Amino acid sequence: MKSYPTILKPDEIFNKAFGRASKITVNDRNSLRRNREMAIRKAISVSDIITSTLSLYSEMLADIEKKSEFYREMIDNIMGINRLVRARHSITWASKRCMELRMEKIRQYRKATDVPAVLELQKAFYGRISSIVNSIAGDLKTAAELRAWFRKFPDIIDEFTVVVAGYPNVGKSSLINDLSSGKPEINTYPFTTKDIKVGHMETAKYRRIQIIDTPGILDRPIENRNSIEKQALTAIKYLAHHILFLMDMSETCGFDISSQEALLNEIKGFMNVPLSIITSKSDLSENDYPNSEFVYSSVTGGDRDKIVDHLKELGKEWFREYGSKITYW
Ligand SMILES: Nc1nc2c(ncn2[C@@H]2O[C@H](COP(=O)(O)OP(=O)(O)OP(=O)(O)O)[C@@H](O)[C@H]2O)c(=O)[nH]1
Ligand SMILES: [Mg+2]
Repeated sequence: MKSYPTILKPDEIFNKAFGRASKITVNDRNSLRRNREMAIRKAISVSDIITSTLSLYSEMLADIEKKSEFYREMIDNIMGINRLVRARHSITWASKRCMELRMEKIRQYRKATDVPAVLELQKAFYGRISSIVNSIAGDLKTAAELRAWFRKFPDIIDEFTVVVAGYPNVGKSSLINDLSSGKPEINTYPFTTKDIKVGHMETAKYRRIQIIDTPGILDRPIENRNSIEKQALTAIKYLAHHILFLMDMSETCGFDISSQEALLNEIKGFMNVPLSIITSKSDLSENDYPNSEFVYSSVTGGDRDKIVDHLKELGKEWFREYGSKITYW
C-alpha cells in the first residue's frame, strides 16, 4: 500500500513551524526595520511550513477519496465517508486561510510605525494561526486514523480470490489457517476476526490463490449490523470470485442452523459468483448440511484435499480467462 505522511497533531505542527521560525535573525541597526523584517520573515516561514504540511494531508485525503469503490465502502463502514470528505475540506480550508492571513499580516507589518506595534501584530498573527490549526484538530485525527488503517490493511491483489464467509465462530479462520499462508487469530468466542485478513495458497509457479478471511456476520437487518459485519459484507461484495460459506451443524459456534441459513440466502441473493457450502467442525456433528459440497474439520481434516483441488481447478479456469490481463505476469 502506498505510504502516506505521518499526520502531526496541532501542537506538533506548531513546534515544527515556530521552531524553524525562531532561528530567523535579521541584521539591521534600525530597530523598527529589524523587527519588522524579522516579523515578515517569520510569518513567511511559519505559514510556509503549516501550509505545506497541511497540503500534504489534503492531497492524501484526496487520493483516498479517489480510490476504488471497495475502499470507499470500507471507509464508510469504519468511520463514514462524510468524515473523510469533511476532513479534506477543513484541512484545505485551513491551509489556504494560513496563506491569506500571512498576506494580510505582512501588509499590516509594513504599515506599523513602532516596534511595540510590530510585536503586537505578530502576537495577533500567531494567535490567529494557532486557532485555525486547533480548529481542525478533529480533522487531523480523522486523517491520522485513515493513515493508520491503510498501513495496517493487507495488500489485495488482482488475482483469483476466494472469500471465506459465515456466521461468527463457525471455524472460518481455522480453515484459512489450514489452507493458506494466512495465520489469523483463532479463538473460542465470536467476532475474533475483526477485519479483513489475507492469506495465499500457492498453486503453481507464479500462480497463487488469494484467500480472504472475513469477520462473522449475523442474520439481522443492515441498520443493526456493526462496522465489523459491514466490512465482511463489503469484502464479499467487491473481492470474491468464489465464496466458501461455512455452516456449523454442531452449533457450538453458539448460533442455530436456521440463522446461518438465512445469512447464506442473503449472500446468495446479492452475489452472483459461485459459492460452495462447507459443513464445518465435522468432528463435532454427525449431520452434514444437506446442500454442502464438502465437509471439513480442523481436527480430522475431512474433505480438506478435495477443497484444495476444487479451488485449484477454479483458479486455473480463472487464470485461463483473466490471467493475461494481470499486469505483473
Ligand atoms: N472441534 C473443532 N473445533 C473447531 C473446528 N474449527 C474451529 N473450531 C474451534 O471453533 C472456535 C472458532 O474458530 P475460528 O476459526 O476462530 O472461527 P471463526 O469463524 O473464524 O470465528 P470469528 O472470527 O469469531 O467469526 C475455536 O475455538 C476453534 O478452535 C473444528 O473443525 N473442530
Ligand atoms: Mg475468524
